[in-house]
Amino acid sequence: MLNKLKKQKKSIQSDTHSYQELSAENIPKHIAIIMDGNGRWAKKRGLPRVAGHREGMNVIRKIVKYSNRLGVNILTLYAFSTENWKRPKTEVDFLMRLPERFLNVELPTLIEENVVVRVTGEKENLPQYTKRAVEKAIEETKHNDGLVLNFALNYGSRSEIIDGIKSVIKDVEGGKMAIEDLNDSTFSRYLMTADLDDPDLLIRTSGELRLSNFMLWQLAYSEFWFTEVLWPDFKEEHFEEAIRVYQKRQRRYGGV
Ligand code: V07
Repeated sequence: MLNKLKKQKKSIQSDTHSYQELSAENIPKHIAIIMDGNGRWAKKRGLPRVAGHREGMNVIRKIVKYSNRLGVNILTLYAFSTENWKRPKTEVDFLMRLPERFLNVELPTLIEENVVVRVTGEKENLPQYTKRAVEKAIEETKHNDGLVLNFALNYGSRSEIIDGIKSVIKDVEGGKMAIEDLNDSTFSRYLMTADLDDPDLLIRTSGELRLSNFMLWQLAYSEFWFTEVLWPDFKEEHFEEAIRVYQKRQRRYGGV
């Protein structure tokens, strides 16, 4: 009990500390995260990969709270890529249960905290129970107007772009769009993120330095921040460091 209290106090203190130190201006409006290293975290401990995924889910709660307090508008989390279906069936089955598990616990808090839950990706091919959990969360948070918590779920950027191109062609053939009107900003309307501003900051954990088919179009002008830290070990202080680096880079551009 005492231990728990101590822990609580420490986290409140460090939260306050973080909040004051970060410049309140120039908080990235949209932060996207590739939450990598869950399997490796588990392996290092001799645990099954799914134990890493479960631990990774708990990190999300903290980062959502922190983002909300900082006044971030959109937090996009890469939860499952279209390539992830190639993993062993037992792992895929476990992963597909996570939205439900996460929301069973977190949805009341998310509602209370004025969070809007969204999903970017192909919802059609998800298992019924995953779809149901996700749709319930979207429905029950759609009137909120705080942080947008956007899960990239069954998402792949190249197929998103190709689908966008197909829709453009249809609209051109159907006379709804003139080909001369196709440009950066009109094409963005054909992507799944049509109503979201592009990410200002991309974070990828676990030391991998690539995009892995994540928001290729949307990340064209974003700042990238990479860390060796595995996602289950990711803490508010790492998040804060990423934002601090972002703010420094912004200032440097402002100076010249
Ligand atoms: C997943 C936990 C986090 C680490 C990275 C992979 C494993 C939360 C969700 C989720 C998705 C949609 C939603 C609510 C929650 C989730 C998957 C994997 C597939 F509406 N974590 N998490 N979905 N991991």
